[in-house]
Amino acid sequence: APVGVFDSGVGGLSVLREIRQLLPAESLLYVADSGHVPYGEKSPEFIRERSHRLAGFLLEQGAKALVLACNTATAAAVAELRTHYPELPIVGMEPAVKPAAAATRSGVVGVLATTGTLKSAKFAALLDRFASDVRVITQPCPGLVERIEAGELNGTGTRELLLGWVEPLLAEGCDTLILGCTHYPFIKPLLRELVPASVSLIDTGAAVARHLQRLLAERDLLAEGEEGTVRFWSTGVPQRLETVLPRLWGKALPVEALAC
Ligand code: DGN
Repeated sequence: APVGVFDSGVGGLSVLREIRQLLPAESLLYVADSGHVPYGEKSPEFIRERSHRLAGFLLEQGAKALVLACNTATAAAVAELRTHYPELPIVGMEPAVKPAAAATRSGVVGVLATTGTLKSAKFAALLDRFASDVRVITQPCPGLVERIEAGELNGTGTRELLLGWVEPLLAEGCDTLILGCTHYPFIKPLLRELVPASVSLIDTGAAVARHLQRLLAERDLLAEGEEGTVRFWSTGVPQRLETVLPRLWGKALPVEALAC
């Protein structure tokens, strides 16, 4: 059976590629909720409703596990989905506060994420738990997801937006930056150009893939054998996702339309 993965758009592909690399035998289903992107400024109720529908669709397709490849959807909906599907392995995202708190030398950590993630109770609990010894500065990035969706990974507009957020963090002595949204690993090369080499950039795609591996192994659900298949759906315009797949997924593949 396949693993079902969803995000508000293309961001989850940064997680999907880590899963693919670690677990090549798994067949993967990916839904981009592009008809409703971005999630960042939407209400938790709306995101919970979307998450339920997308999870329901992926389970109808036979998914044996779910990955919420979106920090914003995880913050709003993972607890409820786990209650609703108690037997199902469900993996969510979480900004890498714990590893960042362990890694910082200056004691100042910056978090780039959506407004929804940063305002959530889940994020507040994460800070309480792991960030008592460090100073954490949060920076919402409205508009960045839209640019990444449009494939503007390196243009002047994106560069200037990022600079406006990152320079104040650097001025505060931040030496560790958390990429707390699954879209942001796609602008990591640009971010790397904008901050000194001594600043660490941390995201959690690889850790999430390892967590999925553990959950599947515990239940004896790991796929074996040849390379698994990958299927893509979009709730928006499938051609738009098809256009960016070669760049963000490394291969051109068909995208199916999903009304959901
Ligand atoms: N990719 C999502 C996240 O990790 O938070 C949400 C992006 C969005 O839709 N704003």
